[in-house]
Amino acid sequence: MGLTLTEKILKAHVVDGEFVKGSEIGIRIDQTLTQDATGTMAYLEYEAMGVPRVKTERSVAYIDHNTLQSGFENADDHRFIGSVAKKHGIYFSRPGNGICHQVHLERFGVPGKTLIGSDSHTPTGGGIGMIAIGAGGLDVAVAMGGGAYYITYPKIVKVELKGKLSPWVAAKDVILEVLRRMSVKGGVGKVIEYCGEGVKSLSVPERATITNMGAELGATTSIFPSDEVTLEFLKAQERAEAWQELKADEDAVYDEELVIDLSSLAPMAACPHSPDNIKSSEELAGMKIDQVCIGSCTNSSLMDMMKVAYILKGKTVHPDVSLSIAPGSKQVLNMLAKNGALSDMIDAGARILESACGPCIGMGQSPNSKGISLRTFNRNFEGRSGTKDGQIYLVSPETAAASAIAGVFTDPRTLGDMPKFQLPEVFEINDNMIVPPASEEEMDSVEILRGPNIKPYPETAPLAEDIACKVSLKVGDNITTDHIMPAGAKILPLRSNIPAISKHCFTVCDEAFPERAKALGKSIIVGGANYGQGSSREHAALAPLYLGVKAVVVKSFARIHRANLINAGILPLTFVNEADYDKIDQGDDIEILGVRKAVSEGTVQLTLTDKTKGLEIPLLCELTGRTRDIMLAGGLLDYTREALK
Ligand code: MIC
Ligand code: SF4
Repeated sequence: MGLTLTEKILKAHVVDGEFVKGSEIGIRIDQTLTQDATGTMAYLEYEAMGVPRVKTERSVAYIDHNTLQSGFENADDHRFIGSVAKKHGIYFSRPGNGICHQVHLERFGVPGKTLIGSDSHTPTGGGIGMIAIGAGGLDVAVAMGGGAYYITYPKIVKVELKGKLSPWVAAKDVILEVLRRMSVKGGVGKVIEYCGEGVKSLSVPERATITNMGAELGATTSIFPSDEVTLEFLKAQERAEAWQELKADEDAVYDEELVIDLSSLAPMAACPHSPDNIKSSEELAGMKIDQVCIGSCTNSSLMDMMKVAYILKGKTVHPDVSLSIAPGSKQVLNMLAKNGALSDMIDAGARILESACGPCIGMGQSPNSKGISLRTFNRNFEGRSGTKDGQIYLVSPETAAASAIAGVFTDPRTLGDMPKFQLPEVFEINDNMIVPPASEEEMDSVEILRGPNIKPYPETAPLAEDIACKVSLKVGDNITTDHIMPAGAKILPLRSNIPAISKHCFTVCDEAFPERAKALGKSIIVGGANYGQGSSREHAALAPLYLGVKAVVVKSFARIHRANLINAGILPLTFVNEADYDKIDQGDDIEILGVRKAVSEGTVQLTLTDKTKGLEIPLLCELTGRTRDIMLAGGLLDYTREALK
């Protein structure tokens, strides 16, 4: 029986576990990446493990999220990460060099390698044929130390692409179509593998747009084959030696199949407040807009920017619209500057931002009250833009630029003929903003620079015998990590200070939660389906840990967040009967007896006694051998420390 591309790469990297569907496997990690908002914590954890030099082939620390430095905190964190990188064998991409995923694709991605990153959009690397997975910072720290990364052997979905995109229809519309069909829960436990003749018509950056936003499906990752198009891209980045051909076997067997005829697609948008809330451009055409933001790791490649510049050339941004553009990397920005496209954007009235995440993570450019904002980004969760009632629509750069001129939602196909946009034969190569680590001889003398905002990892304790406490919070379905641990310009600077950041935990849902949880000392949270979707930020587990949350009981979990809870020593439990969710309320007194015994013996079923209601509710505690040990130890840090002893 033939193998899928995913299986081929996983098989070449598996170091632990049985290579059978549904079981947990440990894979060797070739490359890691971190960004600054998750990086400080990841490096504090790495330091706590005591491994002098990273054991990966390539580890890179990027600064791209917290670049709005309105106090000392962010700049201190940047210095800290820079110094840790230098000391421990990690490349350091300085602020201004670009968004981690865009730069990694350009300068470091290698077909057939494994990459984990402390950012949920790490699957961008799937565009170049990598198995690239988003993970919690602690998992990345362990991988840097040479440890395996554990995933459930995924289901593999074949997405066969047929035909070719029509003019002005974009890669963004392809992934929006996949989201329309599969929903934000549809990818959980799955890898999305693209194939078919339509693949050839998509450049590497276009493929990366699709794999990037595959994160919004909840998928483990997404991947494209490595072919001639991949080789052309790598040649243009002067990295042809990194190329190898990679594709699935003809007779590979998939768990699910989807066929998309690229030529039948039309521009569309994800409407507020979910990336799978898709409407066609026909339904939205003519809607008045207030803001357009172009950029983010989904759509900030040179080609995206060239199309935008072409649409803007000789025009003026509509008087009622604010247009901001953040090219994805220094390479992109510099090439736009040299070929004149930047001038076309500036002439049209675009507000040019630095090459960073910027508005995508609420770092500035929040829309006006109730403002309608078209963005080329990947997430439109409520409040993420920084304006609680902001209405965010996710669209392609083509749709964004055409709408910015018209002042209303505009189908870019109304622009007439589309010229042929082609990737350059050679990109502008200048890695002077990527600082290599100190040599083995010099590393010991590198001093770590720690600012006062950097506080240690919260205290953990081995898993208790019983859990007896109150329900401190009850929330509904599709709770995102932006609800649990909001980001934005005010809160992000606190990413290396758990006591301070936990004051904002869940405040989007309930202002009083942090105080209440702290006062209770110990509590559990109850939630609905797909709990913890979105970002990989482990702060969404570390803040609850600090606030005394012992277990989270939900209908179902999103993958990375569930792993982060386990890593933090918080027990992830699910209802046996989803209807029981309705029976338990915030404030109820509960008891789950024999938790430690059950976890150590591998008992799957536990009983929650709701003492307030006089009810018994059956729960599932589905942990594998390794995750059971992690839970018993009080989290991955304690477990790893033990293992290294
Ligand atoms: C995001 O897009 O939500 C982020 C900010 O990049 C996060 C990481 C973070 O919260 O720091 C992610 O996607 O993992
Ligand atoms: Fe940055 Fe936004 Fe991409 Fe997250 S999704 S890495 S915040 S650009």
